[in-house]
Amino acid sequence: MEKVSVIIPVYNTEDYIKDCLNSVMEQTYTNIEILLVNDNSNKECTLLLERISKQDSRIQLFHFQKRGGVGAARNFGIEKANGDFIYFLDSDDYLPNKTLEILVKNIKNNNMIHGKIKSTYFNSGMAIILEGLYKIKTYSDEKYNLIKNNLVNNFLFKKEFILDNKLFFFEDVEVYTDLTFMVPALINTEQVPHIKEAVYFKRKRNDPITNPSLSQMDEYIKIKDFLYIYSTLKNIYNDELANNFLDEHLLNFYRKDIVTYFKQSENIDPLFSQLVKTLKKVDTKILGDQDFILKREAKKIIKGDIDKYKKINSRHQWLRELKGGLKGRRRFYRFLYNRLFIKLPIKQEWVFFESFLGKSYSDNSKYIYEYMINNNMKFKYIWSLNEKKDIPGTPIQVKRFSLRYFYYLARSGYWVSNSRLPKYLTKREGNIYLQTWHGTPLKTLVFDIKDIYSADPNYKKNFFVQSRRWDYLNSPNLYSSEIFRRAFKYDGHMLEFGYPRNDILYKKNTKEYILGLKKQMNIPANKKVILYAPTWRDDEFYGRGKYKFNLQLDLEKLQNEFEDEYIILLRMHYFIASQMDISEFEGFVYDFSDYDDIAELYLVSDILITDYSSVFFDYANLQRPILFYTYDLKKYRDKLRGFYIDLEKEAPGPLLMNTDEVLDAVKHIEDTKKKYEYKYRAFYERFCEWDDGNATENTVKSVFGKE
Ligand code: C2G
Repeated sequence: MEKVSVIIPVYNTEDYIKDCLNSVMEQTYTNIEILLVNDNSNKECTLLLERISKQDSRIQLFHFQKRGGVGAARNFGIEKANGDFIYFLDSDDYLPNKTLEILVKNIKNNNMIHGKIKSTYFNSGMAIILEGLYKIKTYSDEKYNLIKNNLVNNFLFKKEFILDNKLFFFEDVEVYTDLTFMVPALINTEQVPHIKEAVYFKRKRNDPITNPSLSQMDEYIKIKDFLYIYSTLKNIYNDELANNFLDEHLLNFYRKDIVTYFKQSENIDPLFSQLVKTLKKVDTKILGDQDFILKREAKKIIKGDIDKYKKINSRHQWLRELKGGLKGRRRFYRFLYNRLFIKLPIKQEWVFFESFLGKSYSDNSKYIYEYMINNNMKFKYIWSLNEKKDIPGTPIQVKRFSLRYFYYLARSGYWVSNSRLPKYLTKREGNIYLQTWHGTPLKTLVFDIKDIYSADPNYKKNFFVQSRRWDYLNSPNLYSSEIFRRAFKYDGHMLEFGYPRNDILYKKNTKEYILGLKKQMNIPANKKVILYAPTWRDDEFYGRGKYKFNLQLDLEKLQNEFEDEYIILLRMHYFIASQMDISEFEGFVYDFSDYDDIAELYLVSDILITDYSSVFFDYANLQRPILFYTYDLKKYRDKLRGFYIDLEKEAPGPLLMNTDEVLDAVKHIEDTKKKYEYKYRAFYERFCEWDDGNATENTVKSVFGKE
């Protein structure tokens, strides 16, 4: 049995290295040695490596005293390797257990063999391997397609081949060093078999802001390194396939990365001169085959005329955007927003409101707006709503993502929203953006979240860009202020007055008002009300922004027990797209998922049942009983999100795991209340301290002045 040397460079991947190593130790192909090269990682990671390397005698651990980079670490690994084969694995990636076996079995008399790379966001990747049905595709003329992704990963090499051809990684680049190894490797080999059953899981890292992976490095470094590598590799071998690959690869890189970078960057001069030298090396025939826009730009670059280049590039940019804009209505509006509307004079007296992505007239935005109209402030108001609504003050209503939406957003002097606005809507100078946010966090937020299980993989990156635009942020309590600063990386103005949306819980908590609300809601006034308002689950969705909810409350049981005394209001989170069929519980269960303002539902209810939703922080202002129906607590807390507070210790009510427990807690609600009295008080003091009915007034005065 021949030996495989698995070379793993490690740099600060303490969150992932265990998964990675386990996946190697569990390989069905057992004759392996694992060369762990610690590239001067932090202490935590180094200590972890020392600990786990003792688990298996096949692991050898080496430490660099100075950071050498991934290229240096791999070269070092090759030097130390005793195996017949070499395999490069990155320390945040991992393998299904058969990968090495399949590669070794099928390499035969080839110099190298390649398997499939699959990207995943978290470690639950599964590879389905059908024994004996391997389909091998052999690449010869198209062999460079195998490195279009710039990766050396999931190639198994014969070590002899590496030594004979003196293959090595450049050590003076931070990114794309794989190309410096792979291009000469492919030049020296006729053909490469590819077998898709040999899978390699490449982890897509979700936090490019705090902890970037190599591919998420600063664009400037990426471009600099790419141009350098291209220039060094081009033409040193008289190999047509390799040279063509390098040319095509450079031009694609120009289109994708360089153009975008030049568009955003103030000073392109240092890279431009490097680009001039580089583009001169591109084969004229290949250049001639490119589209008209690229050809014109390349001409100016080759001439070294930076001013002319900038001019035509910005014109082309316009054309590119228009081309994109013609692909659909919304994209055309976006084009108009950025290229036209935003250039019209700003209207300082226009205030643009939105709440929960235009789904409702509610939350902090609603109360801020109503305060402003009730105090006759001299502004013109615009509301973004998906459906036209009958709302006080007759503001201009625009449908979210309609042409008017983009027009009014672009010109408004103020934006008020309780959640994010799309990333592509650049904020103009002079605009003031009040982000009210929408809840005290229980579930960890943005940069405090380790893995992202939700439907939007670019969550953190987008969030960072979007939140840089906030000028003011409402905070409901000191606890939230501290979290928001860290988890949003926010260092702007914090409005620490409590939540505008909770003022109503102090100002309108009267019998008459509640009776009026019940009438208006068309629910019986002679019965007590239980509000069930759960949150959404990150891992249960139909598609982007469309989440599922499986009702786990046995409504029939509750009906049998409580029909005479209570009614139930069901209130799904605004992300939930599932429709509830509650027709058989008519008169007992009411669906209030589409009701605009949950604060009014709080007022009419006698008991709240929730789970991990921030609704309980707000409801606590009423000091009425709260029950937690947390049937999936373990999974939700430990796998999906993680919590900021220990619910089991601090929740102001019992955690219930099935309908019977819920039933029992409601039945003995007075006992439940008594039992939690002390915890409730402590909770109230900590989280409701600032709410006193004046948060809206204080917010408006801080942001819009006194008038
Ligand atoms: N909400 C609602 N109905 C529900 C759940 C929530 O109307 N069934 C509203 C409440 O105003 C709540 C807000 O949406 O405060 C946020 O809901 P969460 O369930 O807490 O979830 P999420 O939208 O993920 O926000 O810092 C807060 C967090 O970001 C949570």
